[in-house]
Amino acid sequence: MRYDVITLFPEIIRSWAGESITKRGVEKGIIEINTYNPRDYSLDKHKKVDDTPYGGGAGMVLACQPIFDCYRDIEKTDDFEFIMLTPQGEKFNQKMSKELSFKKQIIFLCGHYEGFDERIRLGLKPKEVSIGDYVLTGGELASLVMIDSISRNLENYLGKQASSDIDSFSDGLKGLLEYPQYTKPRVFEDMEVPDVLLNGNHKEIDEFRKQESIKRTKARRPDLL
Ligand code: 6GU
Repeated sequence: MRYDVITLFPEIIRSWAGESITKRGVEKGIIEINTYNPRDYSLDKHKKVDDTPYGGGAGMVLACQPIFDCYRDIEKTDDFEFIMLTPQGEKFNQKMSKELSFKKQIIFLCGHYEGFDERIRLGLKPKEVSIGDYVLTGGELASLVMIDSISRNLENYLGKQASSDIDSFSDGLKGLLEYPQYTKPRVFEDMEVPDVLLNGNHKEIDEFRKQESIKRTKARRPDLL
């Protein structure tokens, strides 16, 4: 998977990409993450990328020229999706994550503080995506949330494939929330690990976990059942 992120703050993307599982995904050649700064494409003598809104109002608006030129400069494969991160977009979920993971390339367009000139939408026709019903300062964190989630669907991205299969919202437990997990010690501040997990009977353990998943989903997210 090739990710191309258009952002005024490429360091946010790069620093995240240089850590943990993401870093290993890059090293293993499963993902590639490139960043592009619209400021580098600005034809303005002060490298401006935004301006005041026509009609007045607070804040600045990202201008067309640097974004169009930046977008057009990105090498496109024969199977890419172009995504604009905006609270006005379609809500991201596991289903969209899975679908996007079959693409060869995803180009993300992040705003920061300001809105986009409407002609960026009209001219470049991005798929508009939001990661939830709250407002963020910029699209950078949203793009990272999506990259993290999409990459987990890729073959061999996670150490043990099994660990993604049993995760909440994935197919292992058919859309149920995850069951509770315990590790050593067996007793911590009077709280004991359930006996069933200690007896080595894997049929019983699987059944216990399934029941816990169902109980938890009923209590917390009945909408998923
Ligand atoms: Cl994609 N962008 C911003 N700025 N805020 C958001 C969002 C995206 N998704 C939820 N809130």
